[in-house]
Amino acid sequence: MKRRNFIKKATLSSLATIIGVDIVFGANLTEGYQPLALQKPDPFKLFMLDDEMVVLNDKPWNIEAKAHLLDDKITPNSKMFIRNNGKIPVDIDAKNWTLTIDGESVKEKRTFTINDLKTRFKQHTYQLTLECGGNGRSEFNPPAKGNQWTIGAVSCATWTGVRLKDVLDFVGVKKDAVYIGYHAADTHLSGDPSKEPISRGAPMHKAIQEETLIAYKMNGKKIPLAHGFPLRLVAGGWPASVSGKWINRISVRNIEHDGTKMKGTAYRVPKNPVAPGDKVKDEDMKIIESMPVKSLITYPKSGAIVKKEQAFEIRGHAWAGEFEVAKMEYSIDFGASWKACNLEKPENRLAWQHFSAEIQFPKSGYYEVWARATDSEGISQPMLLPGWNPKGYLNNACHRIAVKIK
Ligand SMILES: Nc1nc2c(c(=O)[nH]1)N[C@H]1C(S)=C(S)[C@@H](COP(=O)(O)O)O[C@H]1N2
Ligand SMILES: [Mo]
Repeated sequence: MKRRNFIKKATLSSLATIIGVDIVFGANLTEGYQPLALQKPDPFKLFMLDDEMVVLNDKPWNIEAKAHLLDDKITPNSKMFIRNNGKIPVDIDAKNWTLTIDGESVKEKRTFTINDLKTRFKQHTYQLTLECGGNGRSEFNPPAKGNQWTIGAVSCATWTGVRLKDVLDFVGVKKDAVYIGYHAADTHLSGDPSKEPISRGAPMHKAIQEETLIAYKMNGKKIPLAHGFPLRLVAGGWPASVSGKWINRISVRNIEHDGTKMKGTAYRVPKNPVAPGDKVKDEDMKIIESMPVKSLITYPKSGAIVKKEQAFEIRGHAWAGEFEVAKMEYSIDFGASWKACNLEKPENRLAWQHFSAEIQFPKSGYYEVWARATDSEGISQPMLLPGWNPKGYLNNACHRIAVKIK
């Protein structure tokens, strides 16, 4: 019988680097042995997350924030939800990464390196709100399959890159273009290389908006791996599934893009209200576009206990897809009456807006603070769950926190 080989010194030292400390009896390990510490990667270390983030799924990774973690005006990496449909690409070589623009409706297919993009086109920076279409899914009944997001699948980071519009202008788009679709380097959970985990897109009017970026930076630094390093499409205000991560190809289509997760119940909702649990015919479904008006109280944390004589401030963010938030109100009497919050203007279009209010409570006891945003079209958040739909999308019900006044 062949004697098994012991581990190589170099392998051992690289293992030790990943684990963070020396493997004391490492010389006894045989070649190919995977230390337990590496078999189940710790997502908090792997993605550098705040330790209060909530892991909903590890295959693929889906991780959400809690409301109070989203208190920052600009969401840092450590508190940003992660939503993956497949496996995160490995061994990314950013230097040789390319983005190809192709499809029926380009005049000529072209390929750019990241450096080409940076040197040929003007750079732009925007704060952009990205909310998963399924944020709030956990409340629907009958329940919908998929990650049971509560409220934390939303972020607003600063994204830097070039405008997709400038790139498309340079390449040349034919008159019959109706949609763009992205393709990316993540791989299908099944391991089948012919399957894409997701390949979504947007109609031309969204693709050529000023704020629609091909981004290479998030919050001023290179994009974290989980969020699309080295290149990401960012289309704020629409379901975040439109914002393709790890993109290497954008196709300009003469039809509505027909990539993975564009059809059936994926990111689609009934055109008209349906009863909970109803089967909905395919032709009665429509693609989710601009996300509905919504808000989140990020301070204090639900469950706060405050002395009556203490000043009580709430704060949070509100957003409304393509629209601006025009009004922000709070209620401490379960929605019987509403008072105005201070509401800031967005930093730019498609960025969330900050609100705050000083609240006076009439006497000690248990209260709930409810927050309600109204968009520039006059549409408000529903107090409770909005229309049921097969996949549990678009729950924009008012956020509520519990408070005890002592
Ligand atoms: N290539 C690729 N892009 C993707 C996804 C994915 O699985 N693969 N998930 C999409 C979905 S459904 C959402 S909600 C957002 C999540 O972005 P984040 O993980 O950076 O927060 O990325 C989108 N872009
Ligand atoms: Mo999503």
